[in-house]
Amino acid sequence: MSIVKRNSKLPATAGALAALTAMPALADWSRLNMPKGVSELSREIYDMHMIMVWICLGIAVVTFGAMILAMIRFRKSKGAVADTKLLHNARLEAAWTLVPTIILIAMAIPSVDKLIKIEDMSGSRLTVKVTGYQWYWQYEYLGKGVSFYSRLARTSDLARQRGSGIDPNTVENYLLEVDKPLVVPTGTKIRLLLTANDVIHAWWVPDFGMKRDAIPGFMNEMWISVDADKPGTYRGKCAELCGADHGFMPIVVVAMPPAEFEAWLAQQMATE
Ligand SMILES: [Cu+2]
Repeated sequence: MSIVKRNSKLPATAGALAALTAMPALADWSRLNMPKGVSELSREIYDMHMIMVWICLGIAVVTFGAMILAMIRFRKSKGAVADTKLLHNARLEAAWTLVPTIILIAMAIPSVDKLIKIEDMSGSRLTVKVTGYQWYWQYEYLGKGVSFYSRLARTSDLARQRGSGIDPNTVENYLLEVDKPLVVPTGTKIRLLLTANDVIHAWWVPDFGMKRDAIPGFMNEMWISVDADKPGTYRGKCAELCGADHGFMPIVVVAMPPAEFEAWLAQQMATE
């Protein structure tokens, strides 16, 4: 029995050791955190997330510290006797009700402020309807007559096939590349209308700090805005388990300066 037990523990120990030794190999620790993103809103969300993390860490250190200290210093083997007076201390009980309440209210105020900002669609200059399908996206530039589908890039699609013989590590942006990306102008508030044609999907690009469900029969809204000085390619994926190929419907957004975007849009309108 003891041999079986010892053996069964071995792989777990080895695994934990391997994980520990592999940890310093993580090139960039900040990758474990959410990204700061490329918009004012995403940075505000990031900053608030960090404040919350530090508050939670502070609370954890204080409460676990007090608990561990109490368990070690006042253990029974050292002859500790329970203080019956402290079992019902009205002041202490009031304090540990009041203090967390104050902390929660202090956390709620900036949260609500951000939530209102997230829901505020006013001032958007472009509306794109985003429709989720099993398993690709459709983008419609409302009022512009431009509409197209965005599917997993052929390179990724080939490599993912069983027995393809292609090493995914050799495929650039494996499963994070599409045939036709969503193109948006930088420095512009863009309203996205999200829906789906079959099951629930979710449109998520971490660099925009935003994720929202695309639900059949519903029209959800969100807005994105890429900093004027941060044109580039931003990647995301469907974030709602939507079936067998859920992992194969990435999102790619190309943000370009407004003048370039207008030229791109004109070209699209001409070819439609
Ligand atoms: Cu999906």
